[in-house]
Amino acid sequence: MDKKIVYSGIQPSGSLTIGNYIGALKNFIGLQEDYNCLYCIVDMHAITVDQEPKNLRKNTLDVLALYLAAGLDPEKSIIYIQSHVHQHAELAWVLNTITGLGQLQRMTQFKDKSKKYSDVRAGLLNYPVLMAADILLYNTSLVPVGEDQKQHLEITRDIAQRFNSRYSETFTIPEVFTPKLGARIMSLKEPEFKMSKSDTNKDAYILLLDSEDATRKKIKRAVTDSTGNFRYSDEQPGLKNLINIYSSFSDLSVDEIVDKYQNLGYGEFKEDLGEVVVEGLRPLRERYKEIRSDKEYLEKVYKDGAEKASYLANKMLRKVYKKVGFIPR
Ligand code: AQP
Repeated sequence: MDKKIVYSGIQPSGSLTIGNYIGALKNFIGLQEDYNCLYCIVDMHAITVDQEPKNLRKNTLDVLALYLAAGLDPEKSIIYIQSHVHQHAELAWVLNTITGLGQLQRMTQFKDKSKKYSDVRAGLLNYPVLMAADILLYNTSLVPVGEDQKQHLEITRDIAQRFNSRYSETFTIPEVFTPKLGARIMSLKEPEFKMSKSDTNKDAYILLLDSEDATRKKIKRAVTDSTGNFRYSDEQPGLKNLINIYSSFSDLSVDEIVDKYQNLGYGEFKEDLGEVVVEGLRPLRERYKEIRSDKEYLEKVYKDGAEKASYLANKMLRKVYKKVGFIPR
């Protein structure tokens, strides 16, 4: 009863990468013991850029199956699909009315993504407001996300504080939780950019659902440098990223990895890294196949989850509507 609330979500905007896994999903699992957790598949966020409806449906169930295969337990956590709980959109509308336009226009994700589209939509701009609604609906204390979402957490806190001071204490102010290592896994091809599931170059990312062979090949082809020095340094961002991935999938620290490979070539390191990632993902990949083929089970999980989430969301939305001056039905 007195456990604090954890909330997070992942967009079904494609197939999940090891960036999504290391930065977010992997950390969701351990939090289930000490917190009351809600883990959402944020399909409404995904449509802030174009999605093929057929692919969106498939990706949504893929992400749900990956959540379960990675170790999210519907007996411990509320696992649901965002569009099944209409209160997210309703609270987002209210929060839009107290959010500064300038602040939204300054968001890095908005600036980056809007560069890719000639016709930028309001949904992309308002993405962080919907994210604030997701989090604030449930009195969330902690939000496990990768580094790229930190700015959106800041705006969520601002919106919550603004609402609380205008309408009286309502929302818990959430804290961000990022992993010490791997909060920003970089592209395998351009290590100055983050690994993203929507990258047009398939060699830039490793998908959780890539074959073992593709996983090994992509690691072999990953960009390093020509210095030949096995160091963990910002001047060698490709190698640094690969060391981070190695450490995230093994028990070895960065220093231990550097010690181990100092006198060996990049080739041997990459060879071993391929095995470390393949072995690290094998149990998840095997469980995924089983779970993904069980449509009835998936449906039960998302329906139960939506019911539990709706109950909590409704309580908060009623409180918010009352505070802003809407007449109860
Ligand atoms: N490269 C990354 N390293 C560490 N964490 C990452 N995350 C995403 N990329 C990395 C974290 O994964 C969670 C889910 O992300 P999301 O799907 O909601 O949105 P995103 O951050 O925009 O992820 P992508 O893969 O880049 O998706 P697209 O290409 O669709 O925009 C978040 O916690 C995120 O921080």
